[in-house]
Amino acid sequence: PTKISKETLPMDSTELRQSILKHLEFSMGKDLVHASLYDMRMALTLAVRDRVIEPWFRATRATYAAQSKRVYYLSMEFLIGRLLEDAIMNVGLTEAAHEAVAGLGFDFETVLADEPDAALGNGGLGRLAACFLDSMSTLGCPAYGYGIRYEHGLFRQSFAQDGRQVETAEDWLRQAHGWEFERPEASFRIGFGGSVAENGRTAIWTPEDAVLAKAYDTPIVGWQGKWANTLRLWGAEALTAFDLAAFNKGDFTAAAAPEALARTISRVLYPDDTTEQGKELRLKQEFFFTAASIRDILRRFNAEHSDLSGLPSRVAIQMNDTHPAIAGPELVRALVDESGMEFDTAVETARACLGYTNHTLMPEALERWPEELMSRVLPRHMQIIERIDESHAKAHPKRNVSIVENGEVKMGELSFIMANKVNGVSALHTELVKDTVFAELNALHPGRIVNETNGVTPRRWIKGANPRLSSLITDTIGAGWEDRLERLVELEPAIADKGFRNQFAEIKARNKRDLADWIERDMGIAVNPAAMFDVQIKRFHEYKRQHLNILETIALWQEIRANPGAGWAPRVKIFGGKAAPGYVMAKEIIHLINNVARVINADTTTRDVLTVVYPPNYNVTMAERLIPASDLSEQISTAGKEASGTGNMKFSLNGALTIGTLDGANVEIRDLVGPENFFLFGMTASEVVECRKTPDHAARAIKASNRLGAAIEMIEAGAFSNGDTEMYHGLTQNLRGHDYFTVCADFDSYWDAQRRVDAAWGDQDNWTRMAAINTARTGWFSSDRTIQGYMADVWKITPMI
Ligand code: 26Y
Repeated sequence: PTKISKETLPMDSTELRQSILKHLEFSMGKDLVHASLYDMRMALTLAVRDRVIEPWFRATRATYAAQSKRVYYLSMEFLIGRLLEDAIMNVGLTEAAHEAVAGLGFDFETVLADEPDAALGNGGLGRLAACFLDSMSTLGCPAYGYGIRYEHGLFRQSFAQDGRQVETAEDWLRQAHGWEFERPEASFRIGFGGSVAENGRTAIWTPEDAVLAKAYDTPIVGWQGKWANTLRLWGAEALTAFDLAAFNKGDFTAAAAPEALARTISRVLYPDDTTEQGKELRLKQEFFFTAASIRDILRRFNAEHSDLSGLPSRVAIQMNDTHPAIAGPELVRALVDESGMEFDTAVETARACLGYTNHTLMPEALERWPEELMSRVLPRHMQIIERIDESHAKAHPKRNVSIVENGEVKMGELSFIMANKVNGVSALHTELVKDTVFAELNALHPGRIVNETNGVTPRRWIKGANPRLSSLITDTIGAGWEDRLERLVELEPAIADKGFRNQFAEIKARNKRDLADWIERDMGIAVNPAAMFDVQIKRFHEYKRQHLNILETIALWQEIRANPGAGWAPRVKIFGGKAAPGYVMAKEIIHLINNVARVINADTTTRDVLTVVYPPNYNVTMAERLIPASDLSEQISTAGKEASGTGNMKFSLNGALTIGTLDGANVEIRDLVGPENFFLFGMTASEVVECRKTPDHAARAIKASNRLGAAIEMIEAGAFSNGDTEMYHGLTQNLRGHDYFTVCADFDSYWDAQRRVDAAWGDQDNWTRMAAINTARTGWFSSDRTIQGYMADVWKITPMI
């Protein structure tokens, strides 16, 4: 029998209480009588952090002792949300912490809610990176997450200006970040600009400017505290913090200038996730964190090994989209210029270390940098990129693609050529990657593209977010499903049992009552908790088609008014999400939704059956509140545009039914739950492509659909803009004209699917049965399964536990 060390025994609440009091006194400098909510939250955080140290050290030592290969997950974004509840849960302290905190006179939930939501990401890509960190630690995969310690995460959203999105700076680091350890010894000088002196085979790059990248480490503990990895975020600082001469002359602004300039690099997360802006600062951010990470990786390797040809057997670097694509050239530069490796060998060595995950096919989101900018900011890297391009051309004389084209550096092509594996994030997306953006490169490098369908961590998204459902699962199939999520299939026999279905329905009902209370408290809107909660939460994009949803809402409202006695299924339409500050059309859609909500919610004749709510500032914490209380999950993107989606998985797992297109991972969700438990509508990806060949496809669809025509006309007549007929001109003209995202062509199909939803809602017990089947059959979407796929197919790493 394995001996359980004292450290891994569950700590009881008395011991935890002692630890909290110790931190209150010695870390916060307070006694209990004077402790604020913040003091208590920090003391609890530090007490829990103490418990993570042992598995963290143990994991580090074990990896070192085994000389194991490590994964380095490079990502511009980590959308973590709150950490405290998750960490408490993972180390098995939930009850003890609850008891200890209550015993000290504080409300546990209030203490947890005091933690700021770390929004170091925009949406899906950043949240995926956070789920991956959890799974890599749960599986005992030795790994580091590398990113940027943004001072300001994603902006805060309000609707202060008559329902228009207003952005304000987010400020999560105003308070001390209780989880992190500052590592001044892990600092690197990162240069920009300057000149290159060729020196035979190698070159000497003399940068013009430089900043210091300083490491900040957060331990990420896995399920049951068996393993912990490190999230290492880089903060930018000036090499010389202060210009004393200027200060002494009384010019305080000039004195602080070097520090201010350097710090801009890690100051703020770019909030644009579709339109590549080509901003110099973003390029500098990308190089800053990538170069610091590569240097850290090489330093760790060199401390253990002497022969760089062995790098690929110890190092797997994953590029989360093209944002860290400079990793390839930077690694080649280090191997050639700093270690004297032969160029082609260096390229081979780097390639054997690198993997690239593609998250989008949308041309406007595929990064391209002007050659001029790249040459100015990273002159040596530009030379290396050109040489990589040349040698690729030489190896494939008949190729038609190149990395540098029309004065631009195409980061997707660079990433593909420098990676040994390229992956898409759902089955459909991977096939489209092969057939469209990378068709040529796929033909030159068959087998390089693989699929790794996304997943989500069940610890945060079921266990933490939906404790009631988690208890029912444990009561039904026994403990241990949290890291064996495929075991959810064991629920299926119980679904035939009426008692189980009643419990399942009761849990959903209670979650909905909690949400209704919150909506009432927070927004002052009373919603009927017995109504269907119909939820669309995600970033605002035309391809995600929130406007399809709101058009259907308008049409439904009209239909209800025309036939008030028709026994409508009562609905609460819930929206959540932010738009990129410069994305005019997305912001117009947000504004329209708020105005439609205002008008519909004021209609006393439809009040009992239709309400629209749009709480501002959607974030990870809000998702944790909304998803367990949802009945219907809106996954209605234009087919071929949503690479995967991950919210869709969270909804299914929590027992919501999906209305959706055949797009991204919806396809795999439908395959798993069965077509009879999924409300499918709309054109397929290839039908969309066909449809666009008819130039007036939108006009035809509007002509064929009275409901759609009437809904658009209502908007145009000013029904939601106090009679202003111009307010939504941009939106309605786009729908009538170009309608690239085929909202009009899919409208009737969507309407019909919604009426099938209504009909299904009429049989509540059968709805519950379908919802429970969704939970039982979607365990495959655990990010543990995804990470096992990466470990086997891409990283070639075996788990340490
Ligand atoms: C370069 C800049 C314009 C940019 C910044 C952020 C481009 C893209 C992004 C973020 C993309 C993103 O979040 N993509 C989403 O990735 C998820 C995880 O794979 C997918 O589920 C989702 O379909 C995809 O839109």
